[in-house]
Amino acid sequence: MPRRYREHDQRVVTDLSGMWDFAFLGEVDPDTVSVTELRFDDPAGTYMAAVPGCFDATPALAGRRGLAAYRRRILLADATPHRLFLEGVHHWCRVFVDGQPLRDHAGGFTRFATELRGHQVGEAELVVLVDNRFDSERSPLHLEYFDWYHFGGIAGGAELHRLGNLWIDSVQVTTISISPPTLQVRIAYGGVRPAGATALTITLDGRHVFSETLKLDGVEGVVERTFEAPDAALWSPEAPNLHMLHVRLENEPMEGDEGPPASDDLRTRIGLRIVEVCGQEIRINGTAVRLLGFNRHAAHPQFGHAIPAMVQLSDVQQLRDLGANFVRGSHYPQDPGFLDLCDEAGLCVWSEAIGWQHTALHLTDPHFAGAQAHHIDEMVAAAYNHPSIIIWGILNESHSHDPACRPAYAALLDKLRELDASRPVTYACNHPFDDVCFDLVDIIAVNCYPGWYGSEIALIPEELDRIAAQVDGPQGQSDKPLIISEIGAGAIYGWRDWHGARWTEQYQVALLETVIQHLFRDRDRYAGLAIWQFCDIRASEAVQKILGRPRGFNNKGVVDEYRRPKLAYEAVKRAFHALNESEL
Ligand code: ADA
Repeated sequence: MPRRYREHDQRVVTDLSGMWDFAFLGEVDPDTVSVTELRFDDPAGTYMAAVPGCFDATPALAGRRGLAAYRRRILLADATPHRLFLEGVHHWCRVFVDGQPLRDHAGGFTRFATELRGHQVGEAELVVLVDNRFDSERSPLHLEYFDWYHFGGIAGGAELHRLGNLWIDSVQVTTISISPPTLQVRIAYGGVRPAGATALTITLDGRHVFSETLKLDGVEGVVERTFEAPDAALWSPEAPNLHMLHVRLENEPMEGDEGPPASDDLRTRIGLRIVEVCGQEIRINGTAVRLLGFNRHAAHPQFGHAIPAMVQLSDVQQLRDLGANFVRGSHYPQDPGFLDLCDEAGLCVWSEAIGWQHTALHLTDPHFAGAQAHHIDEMVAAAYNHPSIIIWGILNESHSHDPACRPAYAALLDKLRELDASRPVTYACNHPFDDVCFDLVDIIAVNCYPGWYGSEIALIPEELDRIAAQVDGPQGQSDKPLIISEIGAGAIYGWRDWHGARWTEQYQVALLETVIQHLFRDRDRYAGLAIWQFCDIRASEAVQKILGRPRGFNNKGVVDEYRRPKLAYEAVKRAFHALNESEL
């Protein structure tokens, strides 16, 4: 999806957005498909599909599950390596170039690459088989029972990169210190031959900050350098200052090199800030922040998970208008375009790997664990440099109270810390009274629904106090921040009556006002709140779920699925703004 800035000057990048040839194949086993014999001529108008887009969010294929084929031509301009990026492919795919299968990928919401080497120069036919069926073998991260509708398609977009003879795989930037502002830059590179003496230059906002001539012996490697950026302004929710870091690697062409010179560059936008957990506080640059915000699903009835830039922008505008400084990306990584906007708006983000109410059945299964680990790699790689991301999360509401699941929690949290030691890690727990994994995290996060499932609004204060007392007492976690990561009530847009009963907009107002009032007035135990949820979303079609989901939607948004505000929008806005002002 379109970023807020251009990442490469030297590399030729072709945006493959647009209408692709398309065929909906339905109940077909992908292993039996001969891609060169596919026909893309369905008369019902499904012979083309938009990329980015979700084919099952269109009227012709609404609600359909099955295998689909996407096709278009690409230009492989020379014999040097090319790389095809696909983003947000829901939720399994197989990539073919000129009839050759090159790779499979499972799991939506992330970006992955297919390497093109030793190809014929010229036009080639790209076919991507995309499967949105539920199949725990092929696609263990997307299961039908989850409480959201899994749309299918190439939701994030596609790009073709001509890499040349030397390329930058990634640049990860970490703030080492804010005084003086100091950055560590980790550059992973690759090439077709040992690159020899190579000039590395780094600029920040166009100003030179680092240069060195390196000896790159191997055809791939990592270079890590640390330097001060004395003039850089810090990023914080109140002052979200951003800086453009531009890395260049340049190497003299050698005899026999084909194609473009051995050089590459990568631009990444960063914010200098340090996130820490200090006792019960979450601190950004040493100052405690109180997180006030929402859970956000990336979904829209007309676009599925392929949220256009315009809707992303309107979501961010509404979140800011509401007085929020916090978004939990429930329950999967958010689109980089949305994260760009969060960086700019000073919204703090909890970025979460896909997961929903897993039991030991999944959490002791090596196949599931492998898929999670791979997905976490992709989540962190894609989003590392976004200053807005201040928390990594995993495994929403899974069985963290089952000792059999503890090794999986430990392994995945360790993995996150290994990939990124600069951010706190957590998971949203819905078993705070018998949880056995709280000691593994930096921030305690609890999902609870007092006043909605089971109890009455009047009991909310008591139930929230009981959770805090349990976390601090028997659970022994009084030295960590505590967040309510979900709480809310269903309200059907426009449904109001004088009883103010469940499902009315008035009930949602009463519940959320009670929650906010109780959590934050005169109390400082809770470091944050993510209301469930920002917008209504289409629910899973699994029968046991849909029966508790009027209209087939999870209706707990403060805006509906078209982002029209309910009564709760104004109520939460008033409460959040009052809290923000009382802090000044
Ligand atoms: C949860 C879950 C959410 C949603 C919510 C609800 O606890 O984490 O995804 O399903 O409940 O609306 O009931």
